[in-house]
Amino acid sequence: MPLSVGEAFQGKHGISTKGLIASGLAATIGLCAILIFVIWQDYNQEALKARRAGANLVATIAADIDRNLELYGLSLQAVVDGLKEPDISKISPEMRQLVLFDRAATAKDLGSIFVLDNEGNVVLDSHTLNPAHSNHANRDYFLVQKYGLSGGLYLSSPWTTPDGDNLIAISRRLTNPDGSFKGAVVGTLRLAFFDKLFRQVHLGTGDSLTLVRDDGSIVMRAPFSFEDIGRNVASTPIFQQVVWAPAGFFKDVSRLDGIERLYVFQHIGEYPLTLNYGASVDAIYASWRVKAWVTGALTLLLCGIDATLIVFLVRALRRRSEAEYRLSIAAATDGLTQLYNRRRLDEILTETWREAMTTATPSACLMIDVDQFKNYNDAFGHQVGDEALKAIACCIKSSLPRSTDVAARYGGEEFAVLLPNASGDMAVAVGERIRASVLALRADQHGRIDSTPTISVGVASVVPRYGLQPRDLLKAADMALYEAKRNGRNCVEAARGLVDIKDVPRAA
Ligand code: GH3
Ligand code: MG
Ligand code: MG
Repeated sequence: MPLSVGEAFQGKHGISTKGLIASGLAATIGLCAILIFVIWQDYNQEALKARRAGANLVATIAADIDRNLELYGLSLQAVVDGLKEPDISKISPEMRQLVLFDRAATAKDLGSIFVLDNEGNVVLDSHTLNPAHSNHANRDYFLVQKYGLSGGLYLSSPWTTPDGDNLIAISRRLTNPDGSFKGAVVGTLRLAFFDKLFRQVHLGTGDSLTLVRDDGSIVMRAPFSFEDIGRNVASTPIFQQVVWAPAGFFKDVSRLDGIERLYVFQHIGEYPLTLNYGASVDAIYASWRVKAWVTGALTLLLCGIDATLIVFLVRALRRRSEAEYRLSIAAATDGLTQLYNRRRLDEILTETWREAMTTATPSACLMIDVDQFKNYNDAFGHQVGDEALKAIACCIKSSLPRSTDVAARYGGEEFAVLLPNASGDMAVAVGERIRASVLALRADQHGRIDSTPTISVGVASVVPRYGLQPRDLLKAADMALYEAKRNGRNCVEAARGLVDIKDVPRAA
């Protein structure tokens, strides 16, 4: 039985079409995977670049602050050392000023250096020979030195003067020869110093730079906001991360302005200060985001084009394959009866014969001829004759018991049936069934004068063996058909020597 176009197409071309779709899909997925990998690499590169730039910036500014504080600390040390000189009290106040306070103490943004006695009273001031009476006994820079808590140089918390100046102070302890507390040398430093330093850095949108004491109080912050100075951020997660390590980086959202940043921080020398630079995550990935969007959009476009091409290609392949299949069916089919044609019958017979040869099973053939068809045509015309041939073809086809049985139009008003693996008896039975089916058709036509004519059937069956040809089987069936015609038509005749046709005259 011929397969439907769809079935045959599926069987013959299904795999290659699926293969085409699968390879197209694999190529698309591969392309996407490569691009995702490249975009992800780019993302990491941006983070690395930002981290490196932040670390360099922090290191440079921290070194600057460290150096300035160290110089200022040395100025204080000079005062401490000078006060130890036995003759210092004997020289004139003007001379003492020059000896104790070097020029560094008059540098811009540095406040006064003053000397406190053991009760916190100002006894010497770098800016004046007659210091105003003031007491610093309750200030942290005095108390720390009084109780010996600093271990040397102390850097105070920031505070604001009544004049609106923001200051911090560094102090050193003065001791008597017996080691008891003699007072403290204190130098003040305007926070404007840090502000100027920070303003030299061109921060990007959303970036921040913060100088914070180890107790959590903010010394300076850029972008500058007056309220931030002195604010204690000790409880914030960001401070908790910077206070414990000498340097590092992390990502977090600021409590001060709600911006997510990549923070890079570093402690400043031996001072209780940390410089923390925050680069806005939005800004870090801004150019990467544009690149990722463009690349992603182009990839999607390419994938779309790819998919469209695959769809077109698959459709074209399908159409071509269907056309080829229809052509092959047409080449193997008889146009009038839709049975196989003789060419196809010959091919199938050769295949069946070869198969039967290997399995040593019998193959049977039926030759069928319409009786007195010339007269029928003459009586009712060729169109009616064609209809009769179609009806007989239907009877033949529907009488075949197995899907492996094959019916073909042999030529003119003759048909052939091939029954693989069928004995002579079975073939005769099939022949009888076909003949009866044609007769039944006539009965259904209720005695119409153009009722379908009868048929005669010749049957042969043989187990193929060396020396026999497929055409010998056809010939034997044809001989039996002649016998049926001689016996009066409308009957089935079996070839002599049904199973062994050695007596059949050999085909030329
Ligand atoms: P017999 O019983 O001995 O076979 O007699 P017959 O008339 O059938 O045999 P004959 O060979 O003399 O005639 C065969 C006829 O079949 C002749 C031809 O016009 C007719 N025929 C062959 N092919 C077709 C066809 O495709 N359509 C029609 N309508 N007739 C056809
Ligand atoms: Mg004939
Ligand atoms: Mg005939």
